[in-house]
Amino acid sequence: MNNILVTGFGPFGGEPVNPALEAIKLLDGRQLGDYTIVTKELPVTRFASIEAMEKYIVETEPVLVLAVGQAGGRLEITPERVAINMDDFRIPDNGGFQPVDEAIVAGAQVAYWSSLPIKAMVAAMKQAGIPAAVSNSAGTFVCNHLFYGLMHYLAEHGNRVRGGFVHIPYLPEQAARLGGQPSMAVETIVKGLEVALVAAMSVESDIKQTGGTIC
Ligand code: PCA
Repeated sequence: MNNILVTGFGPFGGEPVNPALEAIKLLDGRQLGDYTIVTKELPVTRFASIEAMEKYIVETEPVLVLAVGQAGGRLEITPERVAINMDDFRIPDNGGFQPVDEAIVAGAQVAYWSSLPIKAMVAAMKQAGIPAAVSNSAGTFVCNHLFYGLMHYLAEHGNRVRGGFVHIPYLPEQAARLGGQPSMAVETIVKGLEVALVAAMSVESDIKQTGGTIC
């Protein structure tokens, strides 16, 4: 099956919407060359998110997996560089879980790199006029949890499928309600994700271009 699996989380933390879910609804079924984008919603619950992801990978047999989540306060679309083996939840997830300093997979390696070309994805989005930047931390909540679980699963299955995570800003409707927060229109997010996916599909080894920060 020539599928690209794109997942998005549902609402959490008291917000009525999640931009990730709104964006993936619009991406579902789009064609990228010979490939079809298949989108699925994931629960914002620690282990259930990984279980759902694994089920959808088995079902869709994707060539590439991109998970998408909301990062309120971010200005840009941000491909994540690294997932860490650590849950430290500032708020409970949607299942009521609030682990503090717990490994996601006990005894497994400290971290996994994204296996997507994050620099090329950022460059492609910027080229298309969409604000984008590398992120060097996916946090310690459910997004990082899912990202780590995804990369661990792909590694355990021979790394034949590439995968990664992208955080996106609030939607304008959220920023209007919350006040003082940056936002991005869903159409811009969708275009950015599409452009990023094209780059991810076409670039094997990432480009050398700084995406670092001083601190
Ligand atoms: N963002 C949260 C979890 C779900 C989502 O969309 C996070 O960044 O961990």
